[in-house]
Amino acid sequence: MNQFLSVDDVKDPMALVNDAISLKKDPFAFQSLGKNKTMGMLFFNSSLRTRMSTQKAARNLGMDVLVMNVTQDSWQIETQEGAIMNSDKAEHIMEAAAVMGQYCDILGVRSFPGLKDREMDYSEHLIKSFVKYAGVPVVSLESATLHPLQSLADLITISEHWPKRKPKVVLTWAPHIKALPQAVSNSFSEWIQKMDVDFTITHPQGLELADKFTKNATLEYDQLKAFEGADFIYVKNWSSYQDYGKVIDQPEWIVDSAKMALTNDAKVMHCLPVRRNVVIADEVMDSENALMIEQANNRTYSAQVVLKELLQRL
Ligand code: AN0
Ligand code: CP
Repeated sequence: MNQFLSVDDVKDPMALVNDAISLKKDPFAFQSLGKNKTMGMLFFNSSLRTRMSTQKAARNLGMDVLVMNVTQDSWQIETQEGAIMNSDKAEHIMEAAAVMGQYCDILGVRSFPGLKDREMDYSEHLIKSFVKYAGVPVVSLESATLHPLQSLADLITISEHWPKRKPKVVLTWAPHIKALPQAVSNSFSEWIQKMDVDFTITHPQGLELADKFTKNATLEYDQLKAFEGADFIYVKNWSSYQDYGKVIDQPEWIVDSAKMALTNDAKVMHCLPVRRNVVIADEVMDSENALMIEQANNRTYSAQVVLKELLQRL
């Protein structure tokens, strides 16, 4: 692995999951691996889990960490090649990325999509520019279309709760008041298909995700039917991919205990942050079957196993 932008950068995703579970048992086993190495983390957007868990992971490996909130603390960055820079953007990514590559051995980047120009967002221009100009391995901390560190943590969590039979995993769309990226859902869809599960996606018509991520998943427009017999319910809102960035108002898609009663006593998952009683009802958030805090804990080990792999190849 020489970068971590998607599942395609990982030769054996299940081996990575198992390695993360071993690290979780002995998190300081590789404390000298990152000695005198620096992890840089750039945030173009808000974050709680990614920011804290990735710093913790880097420190568990003995690394130094530099964190930058690009939109507040740094110069505004121009990303278009050939731009005439006579507006508010003071620095080009060609210099900014190359400079950060001088200070850091690994660079993590969080940058959400604008949700206005689908072609631009799905080209992953920003994170690819960091790859091009930084000259050091780049880790996605959630890019315009993918959130692989989250999905790896989700697979770790599902592995830890693996039932006796091949599980039915359901990704369900749920309501939200704002236009959210498709990244978590795209990523979950591609990672979960590396596991031996039956995978169903349910959402209202018009909220289809891009085919290249959903591939062989079963699509079921009837949420109640999709929930029948499920072992894991993964809840996430996303804005429309077809009518790009549009917010769809379907409050009845909230995940509540009546819907959970249709499942095979399913565990319920969400990447967080979650809006209670809009996306998921309190009764489900507070139930014994809720795995959200475990997922958040596993973000440390997903980041740590990725940084470990990258450090071993520096
Ligand atoms: C973001 C998203 O949906 O991609 C981050 C999730 C990890 N969520 C929000 O902006 C609420
Ligand atoms: N799940 C997740 O990535 O959370 P943050 O946006 O808080 O980092």
